[in-house]
Amino acid sequence: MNVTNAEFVTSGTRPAHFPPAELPEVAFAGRSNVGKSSLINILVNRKSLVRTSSTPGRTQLINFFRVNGNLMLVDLPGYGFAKVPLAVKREWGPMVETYLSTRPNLGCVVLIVDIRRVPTEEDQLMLQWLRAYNIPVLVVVTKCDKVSKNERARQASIITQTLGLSRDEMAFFSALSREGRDEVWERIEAILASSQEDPAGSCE
Ligand SMILES: Nc1nc2c(ncn2[C@@H]2O[C@H](COP(=O)(O)OP(=O)(O)OP(=O)(O)O)[C@@H](O)[C@H]2O)c(=O)[nH]1
Ligand SMILES: [Mg+2]
Repeated sequence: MNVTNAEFVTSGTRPAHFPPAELPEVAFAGRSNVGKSSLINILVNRKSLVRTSSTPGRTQLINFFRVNGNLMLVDLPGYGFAKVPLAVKREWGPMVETYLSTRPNLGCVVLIVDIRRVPTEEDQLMLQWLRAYNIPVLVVVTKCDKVSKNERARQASIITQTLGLSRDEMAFFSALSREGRDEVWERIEAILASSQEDPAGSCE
């Protein structure tokens, strides 16, 4: 993907705040601090279009970014961070779930996991839930710069086993080295192309 333009559109917590469902949309989900916002910045070739932070729980709203005027990237708040105030946490689940289950133009969810960690129960539940809703998923394994080649292979098999994935359902990535950037775009574009041919729900 040759990104010529990327712009922040809006933030919100519920459908009334979301932009019109006119463009194909790709949402980025995963644990807090896993690197969702960093991945989006690399995809759009911008250092800080999306705010990133070493403090988990930075992204607290659903943020919409338009790319080349014809695609929307959506940064979702992360799950699994214990220190977020309970009142905020109570809102996040329903907020993300409502977005994922009702957004008609959602074409792909990129689920991001850390190469150094065993996927958590929340990662597993998220994946099962996306599959149950028939939402096409790409799993991106990020922070690959943090491990050796050997460790990468070892962790990759733990991740595929824990999540019940085949190897071709996931892509390796690093926001530091930019490894995997082009592949992630290619995979997203392929998923969007096939979901446009065969929109979810067309067989109901
Ligand atoms: N070494 C390395 N660090 C990364 C990578 N991706 C993200 N980080 C760092 O991880 C931290 C969290 O990154 P974010 O992109 O803000 O993570 P997030 O998933 O958006 O976090 P929340 O919005 O809090 O859910 C930051 O300090 C980033 O610099 C990567 O590929 N390699
Ligand atoms: Mg973020």
